[in-house]
Amino acid sequence: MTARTLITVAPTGAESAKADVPALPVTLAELVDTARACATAGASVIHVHIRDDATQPTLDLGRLRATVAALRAETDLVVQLSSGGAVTDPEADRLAVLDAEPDAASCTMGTVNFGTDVFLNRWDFVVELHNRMREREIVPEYEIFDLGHLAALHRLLDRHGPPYGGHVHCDLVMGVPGGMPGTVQALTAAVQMLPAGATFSATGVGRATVPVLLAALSAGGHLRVGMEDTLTFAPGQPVRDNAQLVHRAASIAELALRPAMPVAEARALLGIRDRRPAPAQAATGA
Ligand code: KMH
Ligand code: ZN
Repeated sequence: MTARTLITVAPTGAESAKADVPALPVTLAELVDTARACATAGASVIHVHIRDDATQPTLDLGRLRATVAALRAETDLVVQLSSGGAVTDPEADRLAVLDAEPDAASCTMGTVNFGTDVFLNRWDFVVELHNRMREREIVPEYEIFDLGHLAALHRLLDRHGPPYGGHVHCDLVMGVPGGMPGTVQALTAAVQMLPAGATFSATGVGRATVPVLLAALSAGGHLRVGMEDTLTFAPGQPVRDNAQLVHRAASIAELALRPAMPVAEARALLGIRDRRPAPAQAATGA
């Protein structure tokens, strides 16, 4: 068990509408402000989905590049782009996300029902994503929505080798309607199936947020929180902003005697290649 807790913030996602959730960061300026506040609150990784001028989800490469550059210039956070996008995004666009040269990217390990939609992740697509990330020295976070996705991860690593950086890090996404539930039992089963030496974070969608957070900490795991997954802070109380969720996660991690992990330690744990401009590297002694 690591002594500290890596906290990832997933501030936006592709599913909620700005009109319904005014606090959702959808412009680059809102995203950068959010990233700064979440870094101060204890996050070390940001999982990024972006929106277009009409606040709709987009995988536009120019915008992705500008987003990576801005987050790198304004924060120290590990910049992890979503390769999952929205359920409607074509595979070619999802692969092209890597052209924006993020530090890390998500890599979902199989298909899952996603409410009334289907989040499609064909085996050949997953292999292509994994291999391209390795070639480009981008660290994957393997997104696990169901136990079968862990069986697929074992197969992927056996057949195609370890990811760039050599360390396997998974994110258990729990409580999606169609995926594994956000329960202690499901989390325990998933943890038992992790590849040897792998680390994990967990995120519980909606009502599963706090139970999954507590279970993950107890099981020695790390945390992902944010408005991609959680819009209600407590019954009847909408989330104020992403930093509120990060602050709660960091406070509970502190109570559990596994305080939030500094960014430099998260970079080392995940095996991130440092793409920050030289002054930023010097400032953190990297
Ligand atoms: N928006 C979901 C369809 C990821 O970012 O890689 C996929 C998702 C997973 O959020
Ligand atoms: Zn996502």
